[in-house]
Amino acid sequence: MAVGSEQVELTEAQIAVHWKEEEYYPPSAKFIAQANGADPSRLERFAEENFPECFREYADLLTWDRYWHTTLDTGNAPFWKWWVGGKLNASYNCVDRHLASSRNKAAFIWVPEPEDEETRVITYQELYATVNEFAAFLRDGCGLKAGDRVTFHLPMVPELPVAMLACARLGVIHSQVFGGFSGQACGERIVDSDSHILITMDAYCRNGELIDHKQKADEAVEHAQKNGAKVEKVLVWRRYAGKYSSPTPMVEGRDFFVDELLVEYRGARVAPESMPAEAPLFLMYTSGTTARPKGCQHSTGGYLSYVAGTSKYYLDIHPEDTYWCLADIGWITGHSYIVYGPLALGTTSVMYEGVPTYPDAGRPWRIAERLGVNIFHTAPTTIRMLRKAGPDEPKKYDYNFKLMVTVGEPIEPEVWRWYHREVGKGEAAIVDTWWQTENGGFLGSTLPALHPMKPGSCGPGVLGIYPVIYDEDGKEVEAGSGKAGNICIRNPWPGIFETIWGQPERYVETYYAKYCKDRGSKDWRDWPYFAADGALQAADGYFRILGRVDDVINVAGHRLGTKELESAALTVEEIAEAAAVPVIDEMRGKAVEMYVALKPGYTASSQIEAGVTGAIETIIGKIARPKNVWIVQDMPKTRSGKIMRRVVAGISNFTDPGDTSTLANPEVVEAIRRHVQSEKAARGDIPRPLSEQELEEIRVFGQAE
Ligand code: 6R9
Repeated sequence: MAVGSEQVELTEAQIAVHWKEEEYYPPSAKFIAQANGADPSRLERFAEENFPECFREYADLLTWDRYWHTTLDTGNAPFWKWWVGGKLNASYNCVDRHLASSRNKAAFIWVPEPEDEETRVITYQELYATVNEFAAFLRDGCGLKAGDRVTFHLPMVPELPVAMLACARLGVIHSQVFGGFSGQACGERIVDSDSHILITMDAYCRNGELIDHKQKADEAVEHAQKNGAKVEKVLVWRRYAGKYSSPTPMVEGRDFFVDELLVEYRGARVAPESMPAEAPLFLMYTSGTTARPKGCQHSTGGYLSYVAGTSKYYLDIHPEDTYWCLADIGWITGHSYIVYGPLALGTTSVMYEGVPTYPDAGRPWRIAERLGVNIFHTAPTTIRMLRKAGPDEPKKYDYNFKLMVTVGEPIEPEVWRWYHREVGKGEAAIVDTWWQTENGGFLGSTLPALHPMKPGSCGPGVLGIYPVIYDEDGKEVEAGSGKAGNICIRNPWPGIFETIWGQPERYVETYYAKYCKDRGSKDWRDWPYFAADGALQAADGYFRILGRVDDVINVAGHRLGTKELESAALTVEEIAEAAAVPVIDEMRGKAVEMYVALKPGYTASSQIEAGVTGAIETIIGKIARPKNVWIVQDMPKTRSGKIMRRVVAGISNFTDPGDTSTLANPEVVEAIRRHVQSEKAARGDIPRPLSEQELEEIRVFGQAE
C-alpha cells in the first residue's frame, strides 16, 4: 500500500487529517448579555467530579410529582436508569404547567405550505383542550392505557404534537413514522412495536401539491396484517376541516375521522398519568445495517430533563422567544427540539408544513420576518439548498436571528460562512450540534455565550458529556492531538435511549460491545458509548466530526474523510453539493471519485471539473486527486437530507447500489447510473470482476449501524 518511498503504516488513530484550522468567530456582546448560559461556573458544576449529580440542574427545570431516590442506577449496565423513584408526566410539563402564566400565548404557530392559507395559532390553552379531548378519546374510545404503543404516520401538522402529548398524558408510548416514508415502512414499524392503532391524515401539501396520504395507511395495515399484526383502528385527521381530501375510500368499522369522533369528547379532561421516570415516552426508529429497523426507546424523566436543559442553554430558548426549527417531527430533532424541549420551557414553537424553497427561496425569510422568529434551527442540506437557490434572498427581509443551529451532518466551512454572513447577517450566534437519534439530545456543541464558534467543528462535549476518541484497538487517542479515530462518550447521560425496542442484545452489541472494558461490570466507566462516527479533537478541545466510521476512503493508506474532500469541492464557486466515494483502482487500491451538483445558472463544463480537482489537490494534496468528477443534477438523498454516498459508490464501481426505496428522490439514481457508466464504458474504464473483499469494502461504505 505504500506510495513511492513513503512508508504508510497508519493505525486508525494516527491518520493525518488535512483540513486546515479555521478562524474563530466570537458571539456578540448583545447575545451574551441576554443568554441563559453565560455563567462560566456552570462548566465547573458539570465537571466530571460532579457527575451524575450535576444533571439535577436539568431535572429541576421540570415539575415532578415525586422526587427520585437514585440519580443514576447502573445495576443492569448498560441499560441505564435515571431519576429512579421519580414520577412525572411529560404532557403536564409541556402544557398544563404553563397555563397559569401563559394560557393565551402561542404554543405553536403553524404555517401551511400554500402561502394564501392562513397561519394557525394554537395557544397553550387550546393545546390543553385538544390534548385532553384526544387523550379522553384514546382512553375511552380506543381502550389505550399506559405502556401500550400507538403508531403515527403524520405529516407536519399541529395534530402531530397534539397526538404525541395526548399519548404522553396517558403514559401511552408513541411511535411516529416519518410522513414521507412508504406505507410498507410504516407497516414494518407497526409490526415491530406491536401497535394496534394507527393515527394518520388524509392529505398534506408538499411542493405545491396536495398529496394523498391516506393510501399509505391502507398499505401499512395490509403489510402489518401479512406479518401478524392487526391494526384495529385507523384514525384519520383531515387536512381541511370537514372535508375529506383523499380519493382513497374509508374502510367501514376500521377507519374514523378524528374530528367527528372528538365532538363527543368536547370539554373532556384527563388527569395526567403520573409515570415513573424510566417509563418509555416514545420510540423513534432509525435504520441500521440489517433490514430490521431499530426502535430507539426514550424515557420520560431522563429524556425530558435532557431536552429541557439543552434547549435552555444551547438553543438559548427563553419563554418570550419565537423559535423555529425546520426539521420534520418525524425525526428525533423534531421530537426533541420542536416539541418536547421548547414546550417544556413554555416558548412559542413554529411549525412549517412544506418545502423550504416553496414557492421560492425567500419563503423561510418571509416566515421569519412575519412571525418575528429569533431562533432558527436547520440542517446543512437545507442551508446548501437555500444557498443554491437564493444566495442573496436573506438580505431582502427584515428579520433578526439571535441564534442559529445546524444539525444532522458536518457542515462545510464555506457553507457555514454563508449561513453566518447571509442568513445570520453576521450577528447570530451559531451552534453546530452533533448528536444522534439514540442520544435524545446534543452531545457536542459550543455553549453559545461562552465559546467562540469555529466553522466545521461542533465544539467540545456539551455539559456533562465527556467524549473520548479511541483507535480500532481500543487505545485512547491523545486528547487534543488532532488525530482521527472513533468518537465515544465515556459516561451515560439522562437523554440516552434505554434500549432498542425488542432487541436488547443488538443494543449492547451495536453501541457498547466494541469498547467495553468488562462485560460483567456495573460501573459506567467500563461502558463507553460507541457513536460510530469518526472524529478528531483539535488542541482547543473542539471536535470535528468526520462522518460515519464507514464513510472514509482509504487511498494508498491515507484515510481521507469524505467530508474534507467535499468541503474542498465546495470552495469552488459553481458547486452547490458534493459527495466523495471510493472506486477500486488497480494502481492505488482505491481512488476517489467526486459527484457534484451545480448552483442554478451554471452549466456543466470541463473547467468546472478541473476546478474541483484543483481545489482538492491544493487543499488536501495530490494523493486525493479524484479519478473522475461527475457533475449531476441532484444527489441521491435520504428523507432527512443526508447524501447517500453508498448509492453513488455502487454506481462508480458497477456494483449493486443497495436498497433505494427509502430515498427522497429514487428517480435520480437511474439517470446518474446511465450517465456515469456509459461515460466510463466509452473510456474503457469498466472494472475487472471485483474480489469478495473488494465487493465487501464497497458494500459497507456508508453503512455504519
Ligand atoms: C440528530 C441527528 C446521526 C448522525 C451522526 C452524525 C451525523 C448529526 C451532526 C452530525 C456532524 C453535526 N450528525 N449532527 N455530523 N456534525 N452537527 O441527525 O440524528 O438522524 O440519528 O443522525 O448524523 O454522523 O452519527 P440522526
